[in-house]
Amino acid sequence: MRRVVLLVVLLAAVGALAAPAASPTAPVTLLVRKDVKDLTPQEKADFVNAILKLKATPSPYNPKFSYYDQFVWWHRQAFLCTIGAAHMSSAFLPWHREFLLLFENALRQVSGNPNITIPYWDWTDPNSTAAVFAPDFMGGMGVASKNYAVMNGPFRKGKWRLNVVDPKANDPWGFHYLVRNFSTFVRRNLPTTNQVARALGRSKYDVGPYDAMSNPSESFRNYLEGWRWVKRMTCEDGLMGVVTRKGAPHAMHNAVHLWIGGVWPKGSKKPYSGTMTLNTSLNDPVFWLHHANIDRIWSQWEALHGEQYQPVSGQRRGQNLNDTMWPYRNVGIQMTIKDTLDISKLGYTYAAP
Ligand SMILES: [Cu+2]
Repeated sequence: MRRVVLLVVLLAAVGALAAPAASPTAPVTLLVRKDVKDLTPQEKADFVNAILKLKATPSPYNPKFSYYDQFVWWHRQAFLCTIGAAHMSSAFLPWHREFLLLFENALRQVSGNPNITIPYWDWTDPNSTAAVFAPDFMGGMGVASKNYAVMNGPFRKGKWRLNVVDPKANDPWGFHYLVRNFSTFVRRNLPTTNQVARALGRSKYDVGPYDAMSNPSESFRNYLEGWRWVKRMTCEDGLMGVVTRKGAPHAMHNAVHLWIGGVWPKGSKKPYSGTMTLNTSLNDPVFWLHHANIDRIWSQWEALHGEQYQPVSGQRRGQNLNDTMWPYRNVGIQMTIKDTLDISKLGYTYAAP
């Protein structure tokens, strides 16, 4: 935009015609985020190797962390009641859109490969699911006799260490390896194509009170994020949480986290839970593929209902349409929620299924 303004000023200065200058048609190459099942072996290897490299590179933001762990730390801190930037609220989708972009850029930076994109996991498609959890990509289910540690693939125990874990209050076990226990009682199945269709049918981006209590039959955001039957929002041990009615289902985005991570055994006072159920869920790189799919569904919704976003104003900083977001604004990224709404302006698109 600034470039166009400058051009107009320049033309005026040399006495050129007052006709508006045609906007410069810069060649726009959109990078394509593909379905995991359509990646070539080379693309899979490139993505995995870039992640491993990120894990071995110091963070440019804080030398205390690796570049990968910096993202884990940000995501964990976003759950503090004092920050509340990324979940159980309207900014859930824009915040994660920007998060994926930053991560994707970091992968390109450390790998020197400008074409790397985050592939998406279409969890409604068993072929996509099989490709995600294959030994040449994310590795598979944890091994029961090893406390459900992931023992195969590039992120297996001994090869991939979890450095930033949840606070003790949230995760009493604090394992330093990936734990996956698919399909326990907390969530037996992955969401279906019918449920995605229902999400796409919601006509409003979000409705009041713009948190986990927003009515999911009206709010696209909360239908997709997956909070159901929430009685009230809480802040315990400094972390955001919810109180639900007994037996509340876990849906959509939340359900996928819980399907992978599991919780067990049923009824235990101090249950085990897998990496993907925690606030540091992105210690499991499956997180990125899952969130690319969430972002894809949002982009499909935008194509149907327009680039609308609520709330426009009146909510806490970082949730309103023209607000910048934590922690991005602290590291010099003044992008507003509004700036995230058009993915073509952000330089990427999603491959059609
Ligand atoms: Cu998240």
